[in-house]
Amino acid sequence: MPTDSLERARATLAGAARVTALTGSGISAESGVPTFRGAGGLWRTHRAEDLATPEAFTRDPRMVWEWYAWRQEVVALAEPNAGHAALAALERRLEPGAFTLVTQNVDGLHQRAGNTEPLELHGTLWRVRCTECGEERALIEPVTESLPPRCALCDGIERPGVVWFGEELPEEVFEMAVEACRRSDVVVVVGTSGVVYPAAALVEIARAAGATVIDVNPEARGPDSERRIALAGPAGTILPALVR
Ligand code: BV8
Ligand code: ZN
Repeated sequence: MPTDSLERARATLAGAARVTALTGSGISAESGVPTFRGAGGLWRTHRAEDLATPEAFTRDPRMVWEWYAWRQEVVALAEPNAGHAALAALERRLEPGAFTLVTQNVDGLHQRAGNTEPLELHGTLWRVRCTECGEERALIEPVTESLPPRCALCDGIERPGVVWFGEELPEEVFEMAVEACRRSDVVVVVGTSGVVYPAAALVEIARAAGATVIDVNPEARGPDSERRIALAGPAGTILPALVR
């Protein structure tokens, strides 16, 4: 990645009054958490898109829960990496309200790195919800009881607190993310393939509102333009250099 792109990105970021970071599974790759569409997107013989659906859960709640319990184990053993830490440092450095972190990830690594209230567009591995009475509870460790877990109140089957394909995103969370992208001077997009909607639309919303988009991804390709800077490389290396 040409150093002038990095210098231009650093200068743009330094001059921004409002910044939004939009992250995908790529930011957690260096923590050992598999991405969706890379080689890690497979579990046994299943693709993530086929498991992360209400239909799969209805058909085989136990098998879907085996996948989620496995992911909880992987994440519980993972540590936030230098990329997560850089975004936490950025939040601390900017005025309150001047930084918004929007994530498609459900691993909770941004919170563990120190970001205070990331907007979790697709929910989180660390909450479950009863499919019968709606009772929700937070998890502090992977589910280890027999799968699927059952509700303490009504014995209903509990589901992971994530947004599956075909399900609506939490409305108020998405609206806050749209608002942040509309008002930001700079949007730093990290580790997402931009395949999944409506999350992927946020980048277009920011660009249409006049933001400069900094794209941090090993596959980020130029050409750079007035309001797009591609920083090709892993988040764990690029973000600390960008935020330094
Ligand atoms: C909805 C939670 C409204 C669960 C997830 C056809 C066309 C367009 C849209 C659709 C369509 N058919 C269906 C749809 C809609 C669908 C969709 O977009 N499908 C896609 C597959 C086409 N969207 C939905 O269903 C959404 N809901 O639309 O509701 C509605 C409602 C009812 C009826 C009609 C409509 C809900 C989507 C949410 C799904 N849930 N996750 C769970 O985690 O188990 S999505 C899942 O994918 C994760 O959240 C993940 O974040 C997300 C996106 O993937 P990425 O994060 O981008 O990860 P990916 O592997 O793809 O890319 C990794 C990137 O990192 C790569 O670019 C790689 O180069 C880079 N990278 C690798 N290493 C590094 C790195 N970058 C930096 N550093 C590194 N070291
Ligand atoms: Zn219940």
